[in-house]
Amino acid sequence: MAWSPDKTEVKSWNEWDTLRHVIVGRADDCHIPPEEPALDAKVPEDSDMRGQWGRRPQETIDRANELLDNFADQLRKRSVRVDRPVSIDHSQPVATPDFHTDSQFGCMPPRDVLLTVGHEMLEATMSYRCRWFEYLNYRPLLKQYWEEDPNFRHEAAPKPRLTDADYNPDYLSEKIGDAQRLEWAAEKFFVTTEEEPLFDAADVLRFGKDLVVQHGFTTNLKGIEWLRRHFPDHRVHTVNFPGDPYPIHIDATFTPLRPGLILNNPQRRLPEEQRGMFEKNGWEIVDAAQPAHNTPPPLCYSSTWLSMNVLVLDPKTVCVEKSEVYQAEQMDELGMEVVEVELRDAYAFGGGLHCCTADVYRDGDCEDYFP
Ligand code: ABU
Repeated sequence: MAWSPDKTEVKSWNEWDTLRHVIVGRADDCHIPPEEPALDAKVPEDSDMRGQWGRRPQETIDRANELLDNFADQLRKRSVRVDRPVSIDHSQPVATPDFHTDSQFGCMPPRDVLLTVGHEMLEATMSYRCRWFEYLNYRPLLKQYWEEDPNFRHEAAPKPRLTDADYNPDYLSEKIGDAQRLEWAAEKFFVTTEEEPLFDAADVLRFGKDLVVQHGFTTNLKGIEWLRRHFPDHRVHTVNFPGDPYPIHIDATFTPLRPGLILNNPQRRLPEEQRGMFEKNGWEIVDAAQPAHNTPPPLCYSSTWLSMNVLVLDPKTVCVEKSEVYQAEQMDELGMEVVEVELRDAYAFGGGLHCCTADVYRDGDCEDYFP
């Protein structure tokens, strides 16, 4: 049955079919959280964020919200239904019997927390202590979907304990250096241990029957095994990108645009031995264009490769950040219509156009692209 804006239905099997309904995050009350092991391992060693924490300045929150609101309006004008989270008070500490941290993070990147697979939305375990309760920002929406769509499956992965045993102490040093980090990444030695299953939803890409999951700082092998057991009708593939000294979230590294075509970060190429399923099925993996910026904006966790963190609206149309002119040019050459979206001043709140959204409904069914 065709999608109707008057009826809530959760369904999305991949990253590219026509988008009808989406969640766009908010910058409300976003905090730079205090130091903690997994977060510190991700903050670049030369970053302006090191050593400071607290609520982000109000003028930056207002500016990010202005951009996110505009993005939501742009999507609505293209007939996409847009929902927004309800921010909790992120100044509250997170305390469990196992750990305490003095503040939370925010609700700008729903993609990190919510994984939509078919009729299911799964709350990820998360691996940062400050993000333990982040799912609460989305609970009013998930409650609504559950009440309005009888086929919707609201699932939550087991909450992790996040004791010190979850983190490799070698990563706690202030100065590690990129050479050492790259050596560790090649050995698949990451900040998170195999103490218990951990995953962030943004480490997962959906290709119909196949889920491709990045093993790195925010997702461990037990997390991937948990996903495999949770989705028994899917094939779950583990990938890693040894060129990335700070490997979190796959969506500034490997970006499917449509069946048969994936952009890959040229500094984080998928190793040859992991390309088999794509090559055998005629998929092309092309190097993404260079970012337009040499540095991320102030107080930003992410790399300049948010340039390729795009939101595909349908197999011929893609949202690209307005200042990312090289990425837009490449999309044009690849035959995609580009929708320019201004978002750079919101990057610091947790990412780009893919990060700041979570799918609720895309057309299409669960296809097998890698028979
Ligand atoms: N959340 C995506 C960030 C990835 C990166 O910093 O490149």
